[in-house]
Amino acid sequence: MALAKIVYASMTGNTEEIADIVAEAFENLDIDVEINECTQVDANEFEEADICVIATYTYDDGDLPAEIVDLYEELQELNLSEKIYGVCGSGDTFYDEFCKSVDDFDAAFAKTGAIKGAESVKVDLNAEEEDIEKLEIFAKELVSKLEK
Ligand code: FMN
Repeated sequence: MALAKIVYASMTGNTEEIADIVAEAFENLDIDVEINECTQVDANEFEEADICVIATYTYDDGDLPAEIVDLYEELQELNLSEKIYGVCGSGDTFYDEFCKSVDDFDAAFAKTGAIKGAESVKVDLNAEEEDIEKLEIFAKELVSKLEK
């Protein structure tokens, strides 16, 4: 069975909840899921997965969360050319650089040679009904890119 690995950063819980929604969507599609907080993993663990997902919030006017910076740097050194990736996360539209960390991870994954399997999903604070639908579609698109 295919494996999806989800790594998240979350300070107040919104992004953890987003990661959980994506995990449940994968499970409903018969995909094995590993879900980890970002300080608990090394980026090279993505090498074991078929689908690689980062869920991150954005901090301090467009910055990456401090706890995910190491993983961000390690990630760009990897060759993930056979893998499918997707990025999602939470931010706050109050800030000019809404969900910039999501875009930063999109660029980092692109450097690894991985294939972007779905458009990034950016959630304003906590996931509402329509965000949950977007996250479920996100998971479905990622799975649809797997080689049958
Ligand atoms: N959200 C953004 O989209 N862009 C930002 O630049 C940004 N800067 C922030 C700076 C501070 C000091 C704080 C407290 C929040 C900031 N946010 C920003 C909002 C958080 O990303 C948002 O609250 C998010 O839901 C937190 O996710 P979490 O609950 O998973 O920790």
